Amino acid sequence: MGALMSRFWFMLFPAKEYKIVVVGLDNAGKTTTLYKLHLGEVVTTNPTVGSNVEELVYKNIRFETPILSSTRFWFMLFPAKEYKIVVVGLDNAGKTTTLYKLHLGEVVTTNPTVGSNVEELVYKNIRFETPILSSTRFWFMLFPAKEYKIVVVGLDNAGKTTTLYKLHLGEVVTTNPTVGSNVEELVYKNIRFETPILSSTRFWFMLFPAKEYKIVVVGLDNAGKTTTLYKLHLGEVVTTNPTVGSNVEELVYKNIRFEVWDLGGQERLRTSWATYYRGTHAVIAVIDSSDRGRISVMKDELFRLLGHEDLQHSVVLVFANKQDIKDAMTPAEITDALSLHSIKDHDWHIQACCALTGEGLYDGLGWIAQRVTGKAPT
Ligand SMILES: Nc1nc2c(ncn2[C@@H]2O[C@H](COP(=O)(O)OP(=O)(O)OP(=O)(O)O)[C@@H](O)[C@H]2O)c(=O)[nH]1
Ligand SMILES: [Mg+2]
Repeated sequence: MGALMSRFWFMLFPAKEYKIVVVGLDNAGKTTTLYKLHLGEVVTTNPTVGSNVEELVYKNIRFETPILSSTRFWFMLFPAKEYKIVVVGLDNAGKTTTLYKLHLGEVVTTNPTVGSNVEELVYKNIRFETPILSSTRFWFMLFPAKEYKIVVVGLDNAGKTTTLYKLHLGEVVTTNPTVGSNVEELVYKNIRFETPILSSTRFWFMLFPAKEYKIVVVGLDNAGKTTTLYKLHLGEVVTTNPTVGSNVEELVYKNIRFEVWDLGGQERLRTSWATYYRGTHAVIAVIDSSDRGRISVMKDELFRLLGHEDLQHSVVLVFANKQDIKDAMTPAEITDALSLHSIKDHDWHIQACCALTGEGLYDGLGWIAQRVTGKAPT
């Protein structure tokens, strides 16, 4: 009986389902074992990057059998406890270096953190989610709120900060436009109020329930992924270093909240991209349009990720970045070079952009917003 046939049988007859996880050092024979059981045949295998999963039926019992690569992501399958650790400290204290030494075992070159990084660490089978925060303004988000929370919002220049400090200090303070937020505790008639005051734009969404979608940003090193993320997040061009691991930020666009993961694109880091895929609604592939030499490498990476089961339902946006550079490939050239027209099982779109000026970035994000919400653009 062929494998195909067995696959259909258990769709008709509910059988018990059990999950088996296959682990072992590299080259132990995990994939070969799985496929011998599954197909009855010896298949030619390549080192597994990520995982394979097949369903086996034996004595009318259905087994789901994921097989894992030999490296460090096994813990994702085992229910390990998850704890959150927040890393705080003054600027230059060594927070990011500490995180990545624990995460990768390596000293990475760091830039001052703008926003946050988050990584998962596993230690003694305990999973830690470890966001690392920039040295100042987001800490309050971590501490339990005081008795009552008041949020002060308003357009820029409305007098929000002046109001807060008049209440807090009884004095008029000289203010600058708020970038981020201020928070003070007010006590009035013995009631304690926690009163964060927000800058006029981008942090409001943190307070209002908005839908959340996950985006992963991939691309070769130097494509402009981190630049793109922070241009969208802060409206500014930040000085970047090659990303080791990932950056994550929340963006809000048309009242839709996006959790955006920017992944390191260096060759040795690409094998870990897949560990970020679960729950992803949209993939952004950032292309350095001036890098003709490596466009075929990017094509291979793109088709590899399109085949990943965790991305089956994800839409794909290709950013043809660095359009400001003379002789950059046009979106049409990139479409051909990446064989985008051969993508049949994913909704895809290509957008010309320049992460330095921001041109095109919101058009791309708008496309994603429309596709993931199923709504026509407004
Ligand atoms: N001319 C030009 N340069 C850009 C553009 N976008 C990014 N860059 C530059 O490209 C370089 C790499 O940008 P990053 O954002 O760090 O690249 P990345 O894709 O995050 O790279 P990895 O983190 O190593 O994967 C930086 O010097 C950016 O300033 C653009 O649209 N035009
Ligand atoms: Mg980067």
